[in-house]
Amino acid sequence: MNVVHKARGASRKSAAGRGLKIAVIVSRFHEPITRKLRAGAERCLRRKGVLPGDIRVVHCPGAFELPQAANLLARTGAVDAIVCLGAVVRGETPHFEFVSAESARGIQHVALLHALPVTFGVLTTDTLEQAEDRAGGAMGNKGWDAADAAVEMALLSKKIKRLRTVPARRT
Ligand code: INI
Repeated sequence: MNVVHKARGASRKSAAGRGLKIAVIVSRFHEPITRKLRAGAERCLRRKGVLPGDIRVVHCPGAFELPQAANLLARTGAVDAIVCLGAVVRGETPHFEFVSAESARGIQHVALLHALPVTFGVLTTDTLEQAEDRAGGAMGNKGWDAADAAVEMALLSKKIKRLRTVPARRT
């Protein structure tokens, strides 16, 4: 059963995301997992009303490169939000710490640098089984969650930008 997934209102269809342009960056490392994250993210975006033609999917080698790809996309000014998807599995190497920490830090950095929603759909788990659980298994789909957050943040960003255009009231 997909408990987390359902608890976040996965089944509610809405048109809120219509007109939003969303990029999805999919890391190729642990591709069988990230493919499922991508499927979850795309399902969520469609469910939120984002038009298929407004979803741009690109790929990068690993989670370490997600911030770099996000930065390039952000600089185009062509998207309202970016969803980053990846899977970092601890195994027995200290590589895990570097890759996962830099991925998270870099993604947040790009979001703040460009004042653009960039969400973190990167699994950081001890085992492949735990990653499977979070890519459409028992623990939901982190790709869905990251897409959900991207739509919410893109709408929030538009709302806040509209505040700036309202002239100050004279007293
Ligand atoms: N990249 C991942 O996305 N997940 C991993 O688990 C991983 N491990 O374990 O090494 C990983 N490494 C590759 C890294 O993201 C870069 O692509 C590589 O170092 C080249 O810069």
